[in-house]
Amino acid sequence: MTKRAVTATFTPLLLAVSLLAASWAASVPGASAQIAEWTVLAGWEDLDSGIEVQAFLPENITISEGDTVTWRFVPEEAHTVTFLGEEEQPDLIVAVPDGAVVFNPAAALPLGGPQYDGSFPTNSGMPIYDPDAGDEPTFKLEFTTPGTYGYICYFHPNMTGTVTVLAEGSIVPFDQLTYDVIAVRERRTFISELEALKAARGPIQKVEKRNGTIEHRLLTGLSTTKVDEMRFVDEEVEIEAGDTVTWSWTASQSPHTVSFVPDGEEPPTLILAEPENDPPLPPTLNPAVFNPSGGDRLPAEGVVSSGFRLNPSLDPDSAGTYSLIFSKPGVYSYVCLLHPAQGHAGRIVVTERLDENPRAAVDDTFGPTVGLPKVGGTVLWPWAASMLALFGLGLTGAGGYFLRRKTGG
Ligand SMILES: [Cu+2]
Repeated sequence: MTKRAVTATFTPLLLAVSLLAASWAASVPGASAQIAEWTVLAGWEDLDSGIEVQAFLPENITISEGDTVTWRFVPEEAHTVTFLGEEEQPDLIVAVPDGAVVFNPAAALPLGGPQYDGSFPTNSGMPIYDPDAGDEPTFKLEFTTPGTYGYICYFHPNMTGTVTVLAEGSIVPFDQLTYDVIAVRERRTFISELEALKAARGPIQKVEKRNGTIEHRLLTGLSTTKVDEMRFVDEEVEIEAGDTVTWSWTASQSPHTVSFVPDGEEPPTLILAEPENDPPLPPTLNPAVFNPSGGDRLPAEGVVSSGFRLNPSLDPDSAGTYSLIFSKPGVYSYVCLLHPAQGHAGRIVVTERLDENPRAAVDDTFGPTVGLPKVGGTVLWPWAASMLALFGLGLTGAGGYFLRRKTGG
């Protein structure tokens, strides 16, 4: 008899048994408290507003020995569920000998088995959402030993949680429904912190350069410790021909790119198509996304891109700003190649130069920025600096990758 035939034979029997069990459970008071399956969200996102909550929701959960926790991952933002045990956290991104840049296998690939007792590291790996497969990725672990276990997300340094496991037979403090309510409350609190930050924001800073043109200083995104808004803070900005735009990463904890892709050209994706490797290899990052390209002005031939940049307080090697001069009138649309699904895009509208300074449009030898902000406010930069203090030191994450895989069908 084939396996399929066995299954077919036993399915009606199993169904009858489980129906009996369900009616028994419904008739016994308190029987539902024995449910040993728990659910925690790994992140929360709203693609319409570009909001990514970088938190486990709820952050802390108390269960009983032998219970199982399932983490449900958001589709577009990369997270891991990682119990380090006694291990040190490895770097997230590493260079390999042929010069390619890949995710560290220790971070990106699954590690450990279906059970956790605190004695060895266990990692979900980086689940990759396959839109064709439909369901969002999940990660499931059974907890076999009492204790409190902290866990992290490799991509988001502030994304941490705990699972507290009580001895078998203990009464746990909450049921799943209560944890769902706690999760919503935590999420709303985190988002309200971002709203407060936005409300306190000043106007775009503008600085007059020696040649009379203006440098417009924009932010690539806004973050609090638990929320990233994948939006260029001023999505459409009007400038005059000859002006400079400088984007700054200092208010964001996620990496971003500022990338001008010629009309009709497909923007490159971060993850290169992965061959079916056995054993699997960590995803390779596309150099066309990772590295800068083009010169320092527009219009230009081909892609002009900042490449992957990160807040310098999180990665001292990362340039925290990117500047371009816009020589000619026109509408210049750009995207962040890491967050297209979140609608991370902007436009620079360049008008004819109206002032009397003839050097601006023709002189390529731009002098250094001089003076204090002349137009607009001085509110923005002190604010951004104080916000950085919130992030703290020693954060090394590089979260926020665009990980939607192009599936081969
Ligand atoms: Cu982005």
